[in-house]
Amino acid sequence: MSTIRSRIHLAITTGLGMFLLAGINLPPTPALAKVHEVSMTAIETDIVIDGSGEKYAAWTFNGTVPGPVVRVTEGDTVKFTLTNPATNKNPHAMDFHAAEIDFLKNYRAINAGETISFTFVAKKPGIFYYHCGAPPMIQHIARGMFGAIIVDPKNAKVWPKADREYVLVQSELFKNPDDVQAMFDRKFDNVIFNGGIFKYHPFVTGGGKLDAKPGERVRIYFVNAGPNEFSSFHPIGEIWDNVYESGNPANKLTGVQTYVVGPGSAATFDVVVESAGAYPIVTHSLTGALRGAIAVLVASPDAKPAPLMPMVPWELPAK
Ligand SMILES: [Cu+2]
Repeated sequence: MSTIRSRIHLAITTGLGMFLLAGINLPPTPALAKVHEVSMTAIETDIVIDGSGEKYAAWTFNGTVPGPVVRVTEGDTVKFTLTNPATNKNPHAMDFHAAEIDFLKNYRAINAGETISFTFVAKKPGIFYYHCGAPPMIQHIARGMFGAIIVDPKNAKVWPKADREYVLVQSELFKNPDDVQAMFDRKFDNVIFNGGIFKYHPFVTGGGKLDAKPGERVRIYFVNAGPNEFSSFHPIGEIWDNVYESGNPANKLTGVQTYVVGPGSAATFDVVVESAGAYPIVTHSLTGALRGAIAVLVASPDAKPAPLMPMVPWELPAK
């Protein structure tokens, strides 16, 4: 799972040169807005959904569920292109919740063999959902066409620095990917984080974990992809030190045990793990937790650095 990095095309120039000539009263260096070219391909492919190697006929962005994490900074421009290869069987689309642009023009479904491009400025900081909106949208989301975009605040000092960051995306898994009626009837088989059943549960066959060191501020960017169920997000054995609604530093809550994130929403959760041990992060809606939505944060002094979205060895390579 890669984080999409950008190429810088444009630096917004300022009047800094004039101040340099004057030699006095230098202003703080302004953050330079960037332009990110982000391309994704709709890929209809099998993914592995648990440690036994069970496969699922997914629809994906770039071959994984969730799709790649996109990361930009508040004020940056995203030039996005979606390709729907001719080898696919279905229309697909892209809807970025971080964008404020016309839905009809930009989020329309394209047929196999077509591409679509649109541009937006990520004006508001936070953690945002992205997803396919092609009809039936409930099925395109249920089959895996979703992901997360982080819009970092322009001023990094607006909130505490995180020692470690993770992205978790919750969704429901319907084992018959063609049973759209079951999706409407909420008859899911599992609730999962990052596309896998108990993916970060070390006591389950093939399961991984999330690592941290005692005393670290762990920041979890959490997205609820749905399509239908609410998440009641809770760290067992801990308390969220801070919760930021939609991941916006201005929306700060303190000392929260459980926080509800509805389908299509997202929030950022900070926890400072007090001591070594295991801290299962769950949706406290227990039918979801006990069917797959448990991610164990293991705090240990020798914890290694980890990627934003760790993939355990049972991921199939993207085609
Ligand atoms: Cu789709």
